[in-house]
Amino acid sequence: MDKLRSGESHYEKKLRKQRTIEKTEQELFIDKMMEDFDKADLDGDGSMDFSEYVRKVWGEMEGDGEEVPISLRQLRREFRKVDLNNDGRISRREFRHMAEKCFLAASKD
Ligand SMILES: [Ca+2]
Ligand SMILES: [Ca+2]
Repeated sequence: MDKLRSGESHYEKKLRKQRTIEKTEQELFIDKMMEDFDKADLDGDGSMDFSEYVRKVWGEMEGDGEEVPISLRQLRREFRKVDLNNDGRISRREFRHMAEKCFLAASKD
């Protein structure tokens, strides 16, 4: 009996997994953003501090090194916008929230 039940739940789990493979565009976008977040979280503490944020944004821009495309001051402003609780670091939840907003803004037109 127990075996059967666990077999069933296993099957259900499999079904659920299959269902999550078909993700919406928004989910895919956010997954991608969260991957970027994890890459940017260099010390792996689950949040992005300002120096990690700067490295991420500058790394994405890949300037030729002669001019920095965004000033530190601008970055600080952007960082504060994402850091909703103002603790000086961007948590996964804050980042996700920003990613959702980004997606909605981009898909408006
Ligand atoms: Ca970190
Ligand atoms: Ca925060």
